[in-house]
Amino acid sequence: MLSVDLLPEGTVLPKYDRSALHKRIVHFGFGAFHRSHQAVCTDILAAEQHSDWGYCECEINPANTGELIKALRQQDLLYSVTEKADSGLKTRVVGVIKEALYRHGDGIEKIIDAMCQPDVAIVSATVTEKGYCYQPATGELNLDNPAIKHDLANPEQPDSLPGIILAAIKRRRALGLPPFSVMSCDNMPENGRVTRNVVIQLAEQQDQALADYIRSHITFPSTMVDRIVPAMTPEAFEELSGKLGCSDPVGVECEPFFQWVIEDNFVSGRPAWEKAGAELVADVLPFEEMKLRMLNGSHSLLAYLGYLAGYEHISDCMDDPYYLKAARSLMLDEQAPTLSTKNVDLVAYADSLIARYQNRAIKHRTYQIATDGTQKLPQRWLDSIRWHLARGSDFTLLALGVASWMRFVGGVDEQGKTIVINDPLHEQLAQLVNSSAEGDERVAALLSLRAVFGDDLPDNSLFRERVSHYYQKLLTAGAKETVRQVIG
Ligand code: NAI
Ligand code: CS2
Repeated sequence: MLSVDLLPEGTVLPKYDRSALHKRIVHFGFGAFHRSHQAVCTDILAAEQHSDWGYCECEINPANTGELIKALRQQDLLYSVTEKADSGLKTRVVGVIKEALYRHGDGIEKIIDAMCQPDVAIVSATVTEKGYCYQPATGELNLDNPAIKHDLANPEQPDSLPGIILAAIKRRRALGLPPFSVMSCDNMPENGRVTRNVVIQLAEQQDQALADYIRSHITFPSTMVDRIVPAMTPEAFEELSGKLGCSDPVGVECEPFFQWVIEDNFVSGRPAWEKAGAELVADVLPFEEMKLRMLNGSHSLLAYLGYLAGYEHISDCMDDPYYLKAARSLMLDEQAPTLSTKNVDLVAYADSLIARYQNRAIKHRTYQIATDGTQKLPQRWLDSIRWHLARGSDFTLLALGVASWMRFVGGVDEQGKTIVINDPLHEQLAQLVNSSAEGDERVAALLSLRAVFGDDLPDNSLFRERVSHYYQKLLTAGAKETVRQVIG
């Protein structure tokens, strides 16, 4: 258990008056990222600007047993964040959490009740892309999602993020309470628009007046979020305990880099996050696009090609000069031209991303980034591919990326070992893989996933041909040699 008295000298502790904080933000998804990003920014505000914005953390994921929340409660709602660079460590204890709830222990009703407290001004989320129950190719609500089907039948006992938000909005409205804003901090393009779509489209299925109320009273600010935060492993926890002088089961490690760009569109106020390193802007889209395509796009390329080559971490990929060159070339030759970003030095941005990937103190597993590919491909690669197809320009690395994802979801690595596929569409993927012969037939089968590839790409002959070409190359030459040939 975290024990502040044992922590090394230099650790930043919450010395402010925690009892003065109010639960004005309800957050969904007490994952590694939120703990080291938004919560840290809000903690800096409390420590340095006397802000009184505190959190009620909620775990609504049915698959989450609440272990972290239980551990957090045992240590006075405190946890540590350790920034790691090759040059050393910096630890901070975050104190802005006032309450923590999880569905299996406290129940959804208590969570909705927490959202219906008069003080609540913001509901935020880091629930991964799949938590929004949307169609990755279109950003629309997926009415076939089992949690959404459940919520349509049981609107008062909702299961999904959109359903829970909707139930709270409905109740607040009935109680005459002021509205809150809903802020997604997940890696989706126009994450505010996606969140708004899924909540309003769910409302439209039940109550048109409620949908209209949401349109006119609730805002869904978009955000661009950036900080590399690998999932903690048993080895990472052991090493962290050694450094902290005590164990912290809620502790997390991250890189020093932090970026948060927020659309300044809140209906009931917000913390002055700009005083703690965030940027408040009118339009987040150019920032989101740049980050999703250049950072996340190259991350996914390294993840699939790196995993297939036996590189466990992103920093291992950076030790292979061909992989490093492939990542940089994807960023600058195939992603940068597609961006609407203005006044940003994209070469300097690409170089800064490579430098971050080279941070060996951060053990970011290629396998972790390779998860949930069906939810990530559209915004990271496919929109850029459409851009190139429309202009007849080169998209070699993007096509290689799609082929490497297909090779990965085939479920067997280059040594013949099973790859466990972690993806909300894993059953569909397995069915497509198992019912197709290896080679062009497999490519055609996977391209038929219109929820991912849309209605256009599966029928585009150039796209199909390029992906099939690189898929075949990966099968015959393997990932390392293919990258060498493409880049060399
Ligand atoms: P994590 O695995 O530590 O946490 C994921 C959280 O989402 C957990 O609280 C989990 O219970 C919840 N969740 C998963 N499926 C859900 C569902 N269907 N409904 C409701 N809740 C659900 O992952 P981490 O690292 O916190 O990342 C979460 C998201 O944050 C990412 O998917 C990404 O969108 C965003 N992000 C992550 C970064 C990172 O480096 N880890 C950096 C930038 C953004
Ligand atoms: C990664 C991101 O897991 C992934 O898919 O690409 O979580 C990445 O680490 C962050 O977006 C960096 O901000």
